[in-house]
Parts: sequence; structure tokens; C-alpha cells
Amino acid sequence: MRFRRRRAVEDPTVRVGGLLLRSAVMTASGTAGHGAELARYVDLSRLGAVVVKSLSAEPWPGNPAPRVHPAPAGMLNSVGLQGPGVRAWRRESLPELAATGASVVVSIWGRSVEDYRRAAQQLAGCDPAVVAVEVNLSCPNLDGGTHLFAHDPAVAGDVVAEVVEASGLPVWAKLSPNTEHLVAVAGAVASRGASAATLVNTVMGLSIDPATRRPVLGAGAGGLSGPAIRPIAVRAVHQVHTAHPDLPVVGVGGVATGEDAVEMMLAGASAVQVGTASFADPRAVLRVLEGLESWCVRHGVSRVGSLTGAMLG
Ligand code: RRO
Repeated sequence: MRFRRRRAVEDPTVRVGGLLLRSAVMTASGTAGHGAELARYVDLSRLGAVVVKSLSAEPWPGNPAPRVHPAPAGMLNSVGLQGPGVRAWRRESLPELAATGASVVVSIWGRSVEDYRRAAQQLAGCDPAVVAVEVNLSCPNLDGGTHLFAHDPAVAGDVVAEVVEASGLPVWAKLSPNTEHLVAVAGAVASRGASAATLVNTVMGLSIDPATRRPVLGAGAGGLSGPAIRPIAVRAVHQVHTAHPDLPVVGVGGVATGEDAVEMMLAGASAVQVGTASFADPRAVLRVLEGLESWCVRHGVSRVGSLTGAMLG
């Protein structure tokens, strides 16, 4: 029997602002560990980037268990930003991750503008594998989701401006779908130097166990992710891309197949992240990448980047 070689797409690269990524698909923060955890399943050097779980200037223990719970077509989480802190991560996780040949995007978080500045400063002189910082302004699991930076255009802009100055790296702002001010927040972060907006973080949710009458998650409420939120993410990407066509968007939310990635790009995303799907299948991110590229081949699309914003109507 003869096997036919899979035809490769002519140009798999995409641009996110000034940054050229080798492919359009990357991991989503919080779903691929802090380092090279997925390397035994996926050649990480084929991905657009590996986005690591959010790190703060100091170690942080996270929320009480249970931290995850199944939801219809998705899951609810309240991990609570557990992490070793930027300095320990640089020592203990980054070398192994960089050795895989992956491009790395570091997600950072803080409770104040000053916290973000310190975390960004700790990235100075990092391994050149680190190509960008994703500023997490939208975790729903901090202080009960009451103080999201991404719900306030002015404060979100202030954080981004600090991180741009302190890190010297391209800065992506990860925004929240849980606000009517999304377009204004995206405009604010763009005007303060963000190279891209990552859309969207999880949707605030709550599950209650009727038997105990208590929330199923240790911290109470949580963030909903997975296919359940894909139309919300696609809507947000389209809304921001339409309002701010010069601000690159990285689309995330329920992407589990190559066609889902195509949809996200047609809505306006320059690149796509795969998150919750990786919990069910650690090879999901590569499956999505290969699905996207073979879709392009089948449909006569020679440049993956040409899908961005190419929705009709
Ligand atoms: O750690 C978390 O609980 C968490 C984070 Br940092 C985030 O950005 N989004 C989310 O759903 N969970």
C-alpha cells in the first residue's frame, strides 16, 4: 500500500502585531502547566507558542479544593492562580520548556498595578524563547471575581502601560467576556501599548450540589470554559476586531477542532489558543493545528493568516 504525504499549507505562519509565529495555534494559559508538561504528547516547537499558567511576583497557593467540576459542554474551575512566582518559574520550569524549541508567552497577574510591574520586571533578561507577555487582567477567581482589572478601561490601560515599560516585550492583554465594556477596555489597552488582546477568559459561573445545598467548588463560584462558551468568544473576537481593526486579537474559548480555529480566525483572530480541550486530550492543541492547516489545503487557502477577519456578511 502507498501512503500519500499530507500536503502542507504554503504559509503556516501568522503575525500577532510585530511578532511572527511559526503557526497559528498555541496553548491557552492555565491548561498546559507552567512548563514542558505537554512535551511528552506534542512537539511544542510546532506550536505558535506555549502560553504558561499565570505567574505573579511571589508564589501563590491558589484556592481550596475542589477546583474543577464538569459542566454541560465544558467545565467550571476555581484554581485561584496557584503558581510558584516568576523567579522560581525561571529557575525551575523555563529551561526545560525553552529546550523543547517552543516559543513561550508568559502570563502574569497581580492584585495591583505595582504587583504587575514587579512581575514584569522579574522577566528582565529572560531566555530568548520568551517572545511575549500575556497580562491576565481577567481571572474570575480572585477576591470572588469582584475586582477584575479587565472591567475598567482606565485601570486595565494603566496595568498594560506599566508592563510594556517594565518588560520590554510585546504585551498581550487577556480580557474578560463578563463585561459590557469589552470594546472600551480593548481600546484602552491598545492605546496604552498592548500589541494584542487575548479574547476571552472564562465566563463567570456557579454550580450548586442540591444534596448539600453548597457550591460544588471549594471557593464558591468559578470560570466556565469549553465548547459551551465558544459562541461568546467568537462574538467577542468579532466585536473587538470590528471596533479596533488595528489591534490584533488572539482568540480563545472552546476551540477543540480545526474548524473551530477557522471560525475564530474568520471572526477576526490572528491566532488561536486551545485550552479546555487539552484536559480531555493532551494532543488536542496539535490536532487543532493540523486540522486548521489541512482545512486550508482543502479549501485552497495558501496563507493561514489570510483567514483573519475574512468572515462574510
Ligand atoms: O487560576 C484560575 O483560577 C484561573 C485563571 Br488565573 C484565569 O485566568 N481564568 C480562570 O478561569 N481560572
